[in-house]
Amino acid sequence: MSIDPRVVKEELIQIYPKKLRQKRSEQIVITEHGEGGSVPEIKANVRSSPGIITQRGCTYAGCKGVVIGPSRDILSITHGPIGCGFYSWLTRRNQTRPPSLEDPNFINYCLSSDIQEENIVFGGEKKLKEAIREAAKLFNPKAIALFSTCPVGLIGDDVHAVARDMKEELGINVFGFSCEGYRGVSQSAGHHIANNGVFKHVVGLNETPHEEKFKINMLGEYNIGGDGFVLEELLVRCGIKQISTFSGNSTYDTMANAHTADLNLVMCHRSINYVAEMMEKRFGIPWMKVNFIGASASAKSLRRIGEYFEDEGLKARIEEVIAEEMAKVEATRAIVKSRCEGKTAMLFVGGSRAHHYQQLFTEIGMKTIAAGYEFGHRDDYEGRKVLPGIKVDADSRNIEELEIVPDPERFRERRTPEQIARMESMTEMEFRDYIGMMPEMDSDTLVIDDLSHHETERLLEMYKPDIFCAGIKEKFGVQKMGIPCKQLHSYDYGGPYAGFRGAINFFKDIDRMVNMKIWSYVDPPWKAASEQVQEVAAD
Ligand code: CFM
Repeated sequence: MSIDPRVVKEELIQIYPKKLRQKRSEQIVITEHGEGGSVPEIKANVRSSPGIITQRGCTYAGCKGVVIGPSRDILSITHGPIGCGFYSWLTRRNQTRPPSLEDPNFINYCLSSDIQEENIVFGGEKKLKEAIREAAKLFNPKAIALFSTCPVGLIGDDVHAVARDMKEELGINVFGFSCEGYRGVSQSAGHHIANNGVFKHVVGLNETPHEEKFKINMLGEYNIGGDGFVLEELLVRCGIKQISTFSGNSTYDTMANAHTADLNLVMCHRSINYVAEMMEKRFGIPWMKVNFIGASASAKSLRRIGEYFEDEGLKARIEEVIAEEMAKVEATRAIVKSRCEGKTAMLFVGGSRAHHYQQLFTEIGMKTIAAGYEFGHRDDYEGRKVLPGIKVDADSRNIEELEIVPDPERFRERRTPEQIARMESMTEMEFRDYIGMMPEMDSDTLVIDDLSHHETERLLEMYKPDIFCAGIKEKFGVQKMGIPCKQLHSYDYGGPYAGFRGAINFFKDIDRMVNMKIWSYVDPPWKAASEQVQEVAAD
């Protein structure tokens, strides 16, 4: 069934009051591809309107939960009331694998300064210091990170001063983040704050040299459901050394050593592009965009790495690995495709997966009929070429922009200007570039930023997609409407989905979900409700 997306757009927003309708109409666009690959402008990274029920999280979540949290031996302490720490405890499936039982792994713990009313009135810095001393004694960590929550920002506690004092007192690295939940319009602000902090306080502190020829860092890969394990294994087979990741399965020492790599690979552009750019400015390490979600995307990304290092041996090994893996993928893909071809999907996730996962659906013949990010910026939709035109608003100005200059001793050009120019001219390289989600989508497709609950329901009613991809907050509302919901944040306890092996897992899971009839057999209770109840519900 084809519905005119323009009609759908009007339908989605007509219920809103005038001002909100105007705002949402700029955040809902219909893709079209103009000359030179231009796509329509979308309004993104702006405040959610009160009451619309956004999918978004907060700045603290983006800093502590997303970027720093997956690192297993940085001890994270939430400075705030216990709820902020407790409800952000183990909510993201970032896995880690310490080499032995003796190696530290703090991911399972939830540490908080547990401030009380008394601390809100008289200040919480003293209590935070006590918490740090206690935690240091118990866990003996190399580094401690302190995360500010909304109330400590409001009362003006200075986590940075506390960090400086404790660093001196304990003789270990202690650093703080002003990542109060309200600091930005979403978790995206928290990514930026975390990137700044990790760059200021960690990167460059470990000079361990490496003999390997092809050294990379994997940025924006958080090892959700074991994705990072699959990718590291893949890189090792190709003969590529992963110095550090930011930050799935990472340690403090590997991050501190990241400046010894010769290339940064950027998986999730939204959450980590700042580190990529700062590392290039200070140390001379170029970056390129990769996408290991999808088998053909993985092959393309590996070939990009081979192209960068310009090494025939490496390129040959990469081709061998691709051929071997593709053969395995094809077997499953062919079967799944025959069962899924023509089915439809909607993806509303975070700041990069709504783009990356379209690839996996395409590979099994499924069509993405609507997609959007929770907190992506315009560059994530339209590509980095729009960056110079993005106005910095008050909410973004809130976040510190670090001034980065080349390191006098350690800056080293990894590639000659000629090599750089060659790669920049190859569009398929996405060298220092990200082309964004919209250019890769079909024309006449709905793209919606910061989807609201009302819009979700209307979309489902109008299109009845075969699968809806979102998160835990959306999942049960969607399923009650008779449509399977795949969680693309946590993978619903499944995964890994990255690389070739991950693609096979994904195909099987999606096949099972879209071909399972269970949802159509179950009538939601309200369908059977009496007229009277329905009337009340409609009021
Ligand atoms: Fe990047 Fe992520 Fe995402 Fe993200 Fe996230 Fe996540 Fe995500 Mo959930 S870093 S933007 S803040 S790819 S936690 S691993 S799944 S919203 S699309």
